[in-house]
Amino acid sequence: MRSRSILIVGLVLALGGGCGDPADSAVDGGGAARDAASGDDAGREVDAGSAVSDGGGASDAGGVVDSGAGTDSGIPTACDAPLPDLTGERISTGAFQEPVFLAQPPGSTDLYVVERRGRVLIVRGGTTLGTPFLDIRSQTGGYGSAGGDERGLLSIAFHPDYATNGRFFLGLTPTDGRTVNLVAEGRRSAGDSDVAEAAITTVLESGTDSRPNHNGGFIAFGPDGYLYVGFGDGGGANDPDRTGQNLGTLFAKILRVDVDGATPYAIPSTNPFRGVSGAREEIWAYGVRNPWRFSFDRASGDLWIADVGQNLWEEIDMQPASSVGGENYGWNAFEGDHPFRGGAPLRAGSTHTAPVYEYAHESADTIPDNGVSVTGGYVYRGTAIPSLAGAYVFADLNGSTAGFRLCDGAPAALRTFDGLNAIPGRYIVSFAEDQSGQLYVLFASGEVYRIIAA
Ligand SMILES: [Ca+2]
Ligand SMILES: [Ca+2]
Repeated sequence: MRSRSILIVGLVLALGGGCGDPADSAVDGGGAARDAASGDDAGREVDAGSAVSDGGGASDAGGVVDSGAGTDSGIPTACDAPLPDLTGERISTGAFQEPVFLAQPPGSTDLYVVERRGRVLIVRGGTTLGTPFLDIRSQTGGYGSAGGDERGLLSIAFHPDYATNGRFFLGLTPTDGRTVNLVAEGRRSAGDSDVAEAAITTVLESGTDSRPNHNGGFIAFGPDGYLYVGFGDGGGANDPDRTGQNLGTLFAKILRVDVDGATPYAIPSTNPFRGVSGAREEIWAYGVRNPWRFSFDRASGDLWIADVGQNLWEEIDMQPASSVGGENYGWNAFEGDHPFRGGAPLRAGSTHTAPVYEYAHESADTIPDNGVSVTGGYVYRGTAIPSLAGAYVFADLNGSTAGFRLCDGAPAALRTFDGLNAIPGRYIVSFAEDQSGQLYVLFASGEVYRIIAA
């Protein structure tokens, strides 16, 4: 209990968004629960990337589920058919310290659990192996300090050809003096496939990041084989550096790079701002505040982004697989689908891509309820829970879960999952998906569960 209390204090600080950041001073103090209950927005930022946090999505239609529901299982499901209640089972008898993500390498049956302090642990058959796959605790965390907040090791993505090339990628903040958000590459050791080589190398830097929050830090390979990277707006409250609508910076963007085409990476020839004067060519989409988790629907290829809001609205964006990139998700001209007071104008010539779903902060009448910071999840394509097929499962950091299918562009079958809400963990920091489409939910207080039918 002692360590759990400490963790929660740390998280609360992170939720406040401040952590020593003057720009956010109005925010802290609170404690997630208190913030959530206060109903007072004044400058308070409940953010989370921290323990982490966010995600987003956009819209469209039909395709996702209409055709897809039930496809994998072979059991036909109407798009708006009710979703089942869900619960979870622990993945390991071992304990984790601030787990923030897990992944399963292609071809493996093991789960690799990422701890924010800088370790990756292998879970095999319900047991956590004693030797970490990776331990970079001395290289990640706060900028030059041992602080936690929203920094640290935030994600891992295995190369699609990991089984043969041993390459994997990390999203993190380093402790070597660079105040940046970083994508680094690591490699499985030649002698022992359960251990990585100690050294990691820099792939991509955000540029100078003067604030500890909104680091994004999530990375994932798309169905096109390119590596997608989410960076937040740099931090502070209200996008003080106006990065959201500025294509000259990597902050507040979803990036897309080719880690096979060059070292450290090449720009895909079809990136939307390639050759555009004044724009960073890595940009795939822009106007995100702190994309705390994005995911690709393994059946359709659609990209789902959860984007953490400022004080009023949490949002889910869905970018259809047919997208050619370049979407403007609006920040800080918009928060959710609402003009953001004091925000920058939308980038000239662009239009706002609205979320497919949004929910207000701190309301008992929303799903999820009493929201403070969205945690993006996955479209379920596993086979174990046929009635969940095609549903996007996500949560609010506060522990309230939700799911819906997108039917002709509109959310349907929306519900919360009482069985998941009852799991005795604190702060849902992430979801994850294994190679079979099975979903997992991770709590900052240390619990990692496989999601199963209630
Ligand atoms: Ca930052
Ligand atoms: Ca938005």
